[in-house]
Amino acid sequence: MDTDGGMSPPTRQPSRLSLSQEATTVTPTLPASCNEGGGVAINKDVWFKYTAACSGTVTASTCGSATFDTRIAVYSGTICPSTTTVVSACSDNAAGCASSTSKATWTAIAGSVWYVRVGSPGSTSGTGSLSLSCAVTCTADVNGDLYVDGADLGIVLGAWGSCP
Ligand SMILES: [Ca+2]
Ligand SMILES: [Ca+2]
Repeated sequence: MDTDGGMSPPTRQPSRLSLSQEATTVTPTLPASCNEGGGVAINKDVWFKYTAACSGTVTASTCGSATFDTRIAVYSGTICPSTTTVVSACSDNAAGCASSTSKATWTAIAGSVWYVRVGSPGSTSGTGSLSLSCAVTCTADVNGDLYVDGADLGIVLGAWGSCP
């Protein structure tokens, strides 16, 4: 794998990162659940480290923004993934995305760290950009733990009164 990619994490969301396909290594392959008909290989991959900017749904997308058949895989954690690391999300050919480009979505808590791997299921390469965005899915989740419960209510009640 290419653990460098020459990239740095985005500082604002949504962010767009440039993507060039110069890497050549191809491991680890993806689990069978990621096979949309084009196999489980992810070739010429480039890795991005991403810190979730919100608690909610994160989207990593090359949809319509790459010139070749892309594939995206997402791994959780702060260390570089290995063959045993669980793939949290993957996408080969997302619906409505031209040139067999990709869009992966997953649920994250603000501040959690992810590795986003972009490559191709085949031998094609080209240029493109990866966009990363985070959407809050639950506005009542005040403390951002992906649950709406008494803890959120306590925060609201504690702030009761004129605002600000
Ligand atoms: Ca694809
Ligand atoms: Ca909550």
